[in-house]
Amino acid sequence: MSAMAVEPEKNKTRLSQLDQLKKFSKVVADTGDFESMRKYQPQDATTNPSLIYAATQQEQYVHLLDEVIVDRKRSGLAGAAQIEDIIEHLLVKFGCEMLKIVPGRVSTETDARYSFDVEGSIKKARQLVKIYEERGIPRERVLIKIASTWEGSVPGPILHLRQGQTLNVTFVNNGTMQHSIDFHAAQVAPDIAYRSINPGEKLDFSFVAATPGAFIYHCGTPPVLQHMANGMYGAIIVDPAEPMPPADVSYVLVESEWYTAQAEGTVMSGDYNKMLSVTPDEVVFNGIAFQYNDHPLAAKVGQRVRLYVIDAGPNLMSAFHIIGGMFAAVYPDGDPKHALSGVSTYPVAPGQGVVFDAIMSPPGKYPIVDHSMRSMTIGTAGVLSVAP
Ligand SMILES: [Cu+2]
Repeated sequence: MSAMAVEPEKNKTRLSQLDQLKKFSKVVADTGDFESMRKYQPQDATTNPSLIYAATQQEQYVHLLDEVIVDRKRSGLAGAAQIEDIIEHLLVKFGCEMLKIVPGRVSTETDARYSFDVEGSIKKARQLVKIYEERGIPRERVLIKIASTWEGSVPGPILHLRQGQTLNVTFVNNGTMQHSIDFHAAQVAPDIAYRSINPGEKLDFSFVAATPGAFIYHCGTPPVLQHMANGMYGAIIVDPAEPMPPADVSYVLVESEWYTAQAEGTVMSGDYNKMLSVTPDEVVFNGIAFQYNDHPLAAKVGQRVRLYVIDAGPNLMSAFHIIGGMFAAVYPDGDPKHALSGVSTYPVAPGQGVVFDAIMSPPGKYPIVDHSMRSMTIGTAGVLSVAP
């Protein structure tokens, strides 16, 4: 949340609004202005390229930019690689300055162009951590912001973290209507963290992923049915601190419904009446009907196959099943403490996640389905191909 707009109360007998907020929530500064950071004393700070750009336009910070340019001229790089190198070092430079002011951590953003490139994001994150460490900042004080563009894919990108890790969220609305973001892996005040923001606005909040599991995140702006049925959801996986038996292969399947109307030509839009009457045209795994018939999920005999199944709904239950298979373990909610064994079919409710472990034998092509026959008929059927 942005704490910078909160003016502290002068009267010492009463807690200021900001101090009250600090009691219940970690206050994170989202600004390039060091002076306001000194004044309001947030726990953590966060940087992003637009804040850094704004800061470099101010006279008192120009020297930071100059220092980085002088230093990086010796990098031996040229062209785009040199510019990228300068930007990385500039982000870290500002991060180091912020760390002199805040007692906690600073988060630094990876390039938004890596949004759908997991390996690229990891490489970039390691590079930023390395630069911080070269400047004497331990990695414990650094958070990496990974760009995660919602628009352009259904479901949205998978977020994957370990139990106990902190997620600092910067939610940017580049759309044309109000939106919000609700993480089922969090425990936060929803009227603050999950509130809707207007186009062009952004919202920061932070939570600790205290509970392990397979969770959904989604837009919660009214009418939520309409926002979710248009694809505004994704999976957030929190690996348990006490690990499950290691999986040989794992897949995330987000099940959801499509309710469509023809807008014009081949352009489709959502049909709100169909959403209300629960008459989907398709029920799908990961956005596309029957896609794993054409591109089967692959495994080998005897391997532990882990399927993280999240039902995004917005309306229908899933009865998850592998035809010809038996689940060695089912972890409702994705929590190892909830483990069941010897299960053929298990329900996943809208908004819920369940982890399924299957150890397949003999080799063959095993249909993975939602055993609700209507859903299976209109899209939730795929193949797990088990090789010898
Ligand atoms: Cu929305």
